[in-house]
Amino acid sequence: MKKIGITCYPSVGGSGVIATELGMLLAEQGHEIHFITSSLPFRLNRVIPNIYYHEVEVGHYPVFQYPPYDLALATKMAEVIDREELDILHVHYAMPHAVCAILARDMAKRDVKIVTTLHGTDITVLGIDNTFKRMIKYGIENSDAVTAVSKDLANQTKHMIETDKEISVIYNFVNEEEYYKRDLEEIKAQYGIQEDDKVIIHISNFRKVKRLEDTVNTFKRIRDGMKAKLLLVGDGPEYTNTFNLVTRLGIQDDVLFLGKQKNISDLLSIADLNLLLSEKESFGLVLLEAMACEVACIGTNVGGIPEVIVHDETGYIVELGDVETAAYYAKQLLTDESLLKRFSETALERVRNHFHSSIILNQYMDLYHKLLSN
Ligand code: GMT
Repeated sequence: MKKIGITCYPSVGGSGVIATELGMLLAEQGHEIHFITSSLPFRLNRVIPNIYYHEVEVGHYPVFQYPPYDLALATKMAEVIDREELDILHVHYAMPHAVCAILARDMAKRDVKIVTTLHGTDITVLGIDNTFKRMIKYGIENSDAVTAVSKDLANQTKHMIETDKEISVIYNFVNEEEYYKRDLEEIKAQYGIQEDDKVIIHISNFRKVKRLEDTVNTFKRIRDGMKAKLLLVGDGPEYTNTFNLVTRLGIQDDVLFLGKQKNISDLLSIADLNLLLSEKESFGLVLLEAMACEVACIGTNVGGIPEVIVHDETGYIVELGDVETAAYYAKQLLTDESLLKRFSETALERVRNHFHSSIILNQYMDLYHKLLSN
């Protein structure tokens, strides 16, 4: 049994999901898990006896212009490392978590091993602003082990921060007990979707990088040739622009804005096709969630997306911004039932063979084991 600390952004987002699900899987294997986060991770929704949660609290003193969250986190990490006798501290994101972990290791009395998993935003930030380059490089190079969620992210990181540090690729996974296709035709009726409507879905945090406009423009072209509905799930900065575009195109009767939703697998169960046409995406966890629910996907030739979707087998890859080709492939799939069935079956098979939680869990456990036996 090992004692493992985990730090992530606990709010909704793929990295928080992966960190929490990994913690729960490790706990099921008998390890003791200590989440050190600013709030309870949202997926930590049941009581598991060997999982503990340590909240990082930041006092608001008038002398600080900005509340020193990162320092409070490092202090809490050091406290937990010593008191709970952690063997591993696994942090998600170099900025600021790896840097806080390094500071905590320096403050603590124990020789804890730091594992940093990169999810992409560190590198997105660097692409926009170089201010943090040295800090991200420092966080990565001083971790005992670094993993990235796709080959593309590992290569990009090495290139952008100019480091020879070994970065192992450990892909993301889904909780198979939650993500599977259910027979939920009645939900369609509740949303006013008719039996012969094709259902296209997009799920994201509506950030600019998700290119909602490309999803809407692709849908417009699909819908011009068949009866179809677009489910837009999520909320974020691009919500209003997307809403306005849908109205301008006159397709508001066929686009359902569902906002943030909890039961994503229920919605995926009524979908025929998932669109993720992002301009940046280190992995695209939502693709795996869709594929686990037997939904074929169309994604852009960006970041880790082509490592998840196999072009012409589990979905299609299109160039960024090429809504014509995306619509062409979508129509090809949605008008050929046997092709759609084959794609959805192959998608599920791919999740099981390459991204199964047991495979990924073993890769993380091997990494921990290697570190601790050095
Ligand atoms: O995509 C986001 O805006 C959220 C972000 C996160 O922190 O969860 O997602 C990143 O990590 C996910 C889990 O590894 C990946 O599936 C997403 O592709 C990645 N997002 C980007 O690279 C933009």
